[in-house]
Amino acid sequence: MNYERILAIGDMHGNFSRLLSVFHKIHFNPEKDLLVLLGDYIDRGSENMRCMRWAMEMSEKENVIALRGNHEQMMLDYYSLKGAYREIWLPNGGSATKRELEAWMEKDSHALEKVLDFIRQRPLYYRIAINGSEFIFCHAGLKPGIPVEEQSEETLLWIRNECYEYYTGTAKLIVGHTPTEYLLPNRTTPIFLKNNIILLDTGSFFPEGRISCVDVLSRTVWQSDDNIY
Ligand SMILES: [Mn+2]
Repeated sequence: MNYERILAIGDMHGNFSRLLSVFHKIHFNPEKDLLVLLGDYIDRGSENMRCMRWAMEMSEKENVIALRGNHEQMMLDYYSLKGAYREIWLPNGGSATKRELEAWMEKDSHALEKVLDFIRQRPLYYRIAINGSEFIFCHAGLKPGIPVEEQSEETLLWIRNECYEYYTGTAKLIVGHTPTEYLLPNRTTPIFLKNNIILLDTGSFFPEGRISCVDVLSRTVWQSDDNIY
């Protein structure tokens, strides 16, 4: 399919008002656009389950891809009682998400199951070639020199600087995971690196942070504004 726009939205982390702000700005048209959500719907915000449930609903729609982030992985590990990161979910923002989930579970006894199924079904990356250009979307990044289908789950969800510094792929790589202001002080807009990487986590949980969306075909950027919703 020839999409008019290929949109990606970065880390949300439970900031539903910022999510709505940017989402309304892009006027997503599922008949013409593709929308990729880069993961990290939950943790560190005040409306974590609202963002998660929004992603769950969106993932049912045509032309929406909702990827898994490391925070969803930590949550899955926590409830599955296995995996390397099960013990660090609660101190990394999971406590608030857990309380919100428990409130939902009081009204819906299948809530936990629905959330865990949703997380399990999330792909770790999405690749598309269009008009001779290749795009790879994933939450964190890729280990340089290794094909995407051979990347480990650990890498796709957690890698940072090794990817940003040494990636030399021809595919354009669109990632969240590291707030841009960790790389450049006070930076709250996406960063387009020279080596084909777009960094889209603009710190949604910081006081001055934003949630950002980019159309990878035109490189147009939309960002949330505060105090609208
Ligand atoms: Mn994140």
